[in-house]
Amino acid sequence: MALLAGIIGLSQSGKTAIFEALTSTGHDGAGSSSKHPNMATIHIPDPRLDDLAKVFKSKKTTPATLEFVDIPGLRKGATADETKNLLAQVKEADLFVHIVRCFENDTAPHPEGSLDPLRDIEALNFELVIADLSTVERRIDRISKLAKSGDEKARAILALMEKLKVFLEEGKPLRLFHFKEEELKLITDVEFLSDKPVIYVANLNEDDTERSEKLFKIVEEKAASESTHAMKIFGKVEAELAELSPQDKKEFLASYGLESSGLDRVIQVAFDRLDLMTFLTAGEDETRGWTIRKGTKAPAAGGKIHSDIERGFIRVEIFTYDDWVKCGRDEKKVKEKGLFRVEGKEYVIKDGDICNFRFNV
Ligand SMILES: Nc1nc2c(ncn2[C@@H]2O[C@H](COP(=O)(O)OP(=O)(O)OP(=O)(O)O)[C@@H](O)[C@H]2O)c(=O)[nH]1
Ligand SMILES: [Mg+2]
Repeated sequence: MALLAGIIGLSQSGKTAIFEALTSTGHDGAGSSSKHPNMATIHIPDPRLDDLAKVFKSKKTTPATLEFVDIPGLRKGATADETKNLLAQVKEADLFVHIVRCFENDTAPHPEGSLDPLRDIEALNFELVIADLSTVERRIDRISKLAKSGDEKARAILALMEKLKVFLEEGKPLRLFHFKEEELKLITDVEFLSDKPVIYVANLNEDDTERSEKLFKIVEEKAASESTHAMKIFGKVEAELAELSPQDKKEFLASYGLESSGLDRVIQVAFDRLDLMTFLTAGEDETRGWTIRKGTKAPAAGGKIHSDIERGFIRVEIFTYDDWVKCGRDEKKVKEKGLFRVEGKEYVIKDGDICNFRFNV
């Protein structure tokens, strides 16, 4: 199952511009799908891959990926059908990248006529909260009778829903609700929106620095109050960067003393927030990054490559990228120094492990 980051935000906050910058060829050859023009598979920037590929003389380099979807902003005065359709798209996302408009643009003015990041963030959060409130109310209606008849589980669900209702009525998104372990088990079949993790991205004008700083601070404080990330990007610059070849982009960034673009960092943080990490395989045919959830054991990680590996898993031979670099990028030296390991089926794969799976089917 591919994980999906949903780009959300109010209308005219620059979501589509950012999505296009993400999917342009300058972004290390990411691809958008023609079937779903607002969806794309984005490559996770990873300098380790090129490094490995050069030494292993790989014919091909394939980075780890993450799916992104550009969701239209909710317009004022949208019809009930439009809203429903939008929320259905929002539901598919595993994480939100919430774009907050902090740029002036006279030809495309802010729909509310002024820049106010906090108002905008809260307006969008409010939509998610309202949607969840109606989910909770529907669930309460459905389960009340059963709960009254004395059914234990129904009573526990009802009690939880009543608690969530109060929480939502205070305007708070469910991602701030501290679910207990046993409560989580009660809602596995309920699809909420406001419980998904979010990162806030302030989309700033590149010139107006003092004003930009002020606007960003507002976004940063809001994010801090929810214990999540606030990041800044300069949408216009990202769009221009996206037009450049990877090499030119690198040089352009270096001339500003930067290693990666704002958008690259957004991808990285989204990746982290989804609890994902990358393990590596290196060889003459291909050097590749593989996306797995943190905590994945060796057989399941191998299963990402091929189901046969998971089924017939014997062991995995591992050395880490960092050790390899420390040993002068020489696999032989890694072995001589005893940094080459053989691990079994209980081993939890770590970020940067270079893996060679042994299996038998
Ligand atoms: N100055 C400036 N203009 C921008 C920036 N990002 C987007 N715009 C402009 O703002 C307008 C809206 O941008 P979009 O990317 O279409 O906004 P959106 O959030 O996708 O809008 P909806 O899909 O309607 O919700 C366009 O005219 C863009 O050219 C930016 O960073 N700086
Ligand atoms: Mg758009």
